[in-house]
Amino acid sequence: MYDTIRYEVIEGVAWLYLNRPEKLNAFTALMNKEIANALKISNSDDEVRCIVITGEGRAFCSGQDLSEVDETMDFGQVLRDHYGPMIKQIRQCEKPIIAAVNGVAAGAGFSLALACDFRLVSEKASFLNAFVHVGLIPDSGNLFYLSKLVGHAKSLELSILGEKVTAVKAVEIGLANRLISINAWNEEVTAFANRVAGLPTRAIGLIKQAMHAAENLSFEDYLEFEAGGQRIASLTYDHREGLDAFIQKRKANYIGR
Ligand code: LHQ
Repeated sequence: MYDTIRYEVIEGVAWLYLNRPEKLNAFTALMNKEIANALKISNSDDEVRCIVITGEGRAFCSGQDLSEVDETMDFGQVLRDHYGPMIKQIRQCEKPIIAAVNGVAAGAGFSLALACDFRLVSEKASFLNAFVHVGLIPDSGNLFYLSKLVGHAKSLELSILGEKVTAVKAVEIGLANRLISINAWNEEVTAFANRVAGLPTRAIGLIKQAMHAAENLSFEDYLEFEAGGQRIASLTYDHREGLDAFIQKRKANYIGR
């Protein structure tokens, strides 16, 4: 059982709720650990085919709990010991991860959302690179992902000025994938998660790996990586099922293997 998050699996979707609503779901070291642990469990649980991270209450996550910060804290070590492992767990996860951003995502809470594969935003969501307001630099992989999503100039602007990005603007600049009306939030997030959970899960894991490989490899090495990935995908049940469904003109029923 967890103290700072709530975790449940419903019909192939693992729901991970950040659960410190009175602090706008600010991170503590325990919360970093519990998130990493829940992600590790969902990655190895065959029943799970999609993961949703969202916040309890009115916020997604307000970043590091500032009431726990003091002069004895070595921030570099805190990042190495707590935030880095959590963000790496997201990067290494073979299942698709959706950040369902229900409210403000600030500081490392913004970084958490950036590390996920999809960002769905409610009309009440906003993103805030708050670090500069407390004399810090964006951390937890923030600039790595932000610059890829919105480009160099916008990434610098958001980080240096620390201005809030509304949900509408976030979709406009490519920071978020979809804007969802607050009235339909639960139903539409669930429908999106169920849809993703019904896709060929192994292929999605391989797509994620190929995206990472594309960032690091030469073109020739990337083509080789891609060939290896495609070989694995071609041996899955879901590949066969997709082919059969196409030939038989019916909807495919993927099982995630
Ligand atoms: C909070 C927090 C919070 C504690 C709201 N902590 N209580 C990594 C490595 C090591 C160290 C340093 O940091 C990092 C990474 C980081 O994340 S640094 C950046 C940390 N985050 C921030 O600087 C954001 C701080 N919060 C805010 O700017 C605002 O609260 C936002 C814009 C998120 C929301 O504003 P409002 O909607 O106006 O809400 P509020 O400010 O009134 O907050 C509501 C309550 O939540 C309030 O408590 P209270 O007892 O007065 O009701 C806040 O104190 C508490 N809270 N964020 N990060």
